Amino acid sequence: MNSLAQAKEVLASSQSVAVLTGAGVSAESGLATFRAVDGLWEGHRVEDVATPEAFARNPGLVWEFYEMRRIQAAEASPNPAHVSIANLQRRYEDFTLITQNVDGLHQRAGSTGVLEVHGSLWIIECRRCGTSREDRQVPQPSLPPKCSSCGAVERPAIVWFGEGLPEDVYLRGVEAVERSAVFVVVGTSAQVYPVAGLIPLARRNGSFIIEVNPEASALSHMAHVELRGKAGEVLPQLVAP
Ligand code: BV8
Ligand code: ZN
Repeated sequence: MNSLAQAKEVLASSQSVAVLTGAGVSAESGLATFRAVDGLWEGHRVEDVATPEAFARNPGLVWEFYEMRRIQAAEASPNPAHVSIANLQRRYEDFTLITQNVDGLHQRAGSTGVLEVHGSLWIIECRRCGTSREDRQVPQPSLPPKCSSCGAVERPAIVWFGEGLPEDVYLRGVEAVERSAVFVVVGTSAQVYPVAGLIPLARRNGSFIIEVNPEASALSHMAHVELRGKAGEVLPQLVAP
């Protein structure tokens, strides 16, 4: 039996499914992947645009970087991979989508209850008074806004390198993986922790791991089935009845 047929059979006979997505699931929507390895992102180094130190040092640069990504995300559309995952969710009582992406395309494709473990481009927060607000206005002013409650400089509600993940969101992801019969890992290089650690966790818990990626990832050896291809092409086949 070929890998796709095997993956379909396991999905058909499972009650609980967890899905983890990374930048690759939005690649066919035209959004740049991150390339965790060399840490270059749209020409910027991670240290200059995706760490709290960078924001403290140069809030305007970081704000502009995220503004560019908001504009790109607003102009992008969900692709067949996002749609397939939303369709898959409807078949299971117990289905959890965990995404490392901050673009919001899963929700626009119809996914609900999405665990955004690295935050969202569409939420602005104040770390001083703990308020956060959804803000879909594009473009934003060129400098980070001031909190209307306490006057502190606000920031994107994004988890930067060196920052902790939103505890409750991440723990719900861990619990979903622990009870999953199948764990589908789509479009991630599996290099950023702690989220990449969900894959060995799934392995230890006996989940059947399906990886969808045109290339091998750092943890492909943990997958039971590797579907080598683009998410926008493979997932519709995987999810087709
Ligand atoms: C933490 C939000 C501690 C930002 C992101 C040294 C110094 C400092 C930290 C560390 C260090 N060493 C290790 C660390 C920990 C660090 C880490 O893991 N670094 C890596 C690089 C080694 N992790 C952290 O810093 C985390 N926090 O550890 O804090 C702590 C703990 C408790 C309390 C306080 C502090 C926080 C990590 C989160 C960082 N934020 N995102 C933003 O988006 O702007 S990470 C960001 O990069 C993404 O969210 C994602 O997680 C990651 C990118 O990975 P991928 O999504 O996999 O994307 P990538 O481009 O790498 O791969 C794309 C894949 O798609 C490829 O495999 C490709 O083949 C595939 N693909 C391409 N096309 C397609 C496709 N697949 C399918 N279809 C296609 N068409
Ligand atoms: Zn405030």
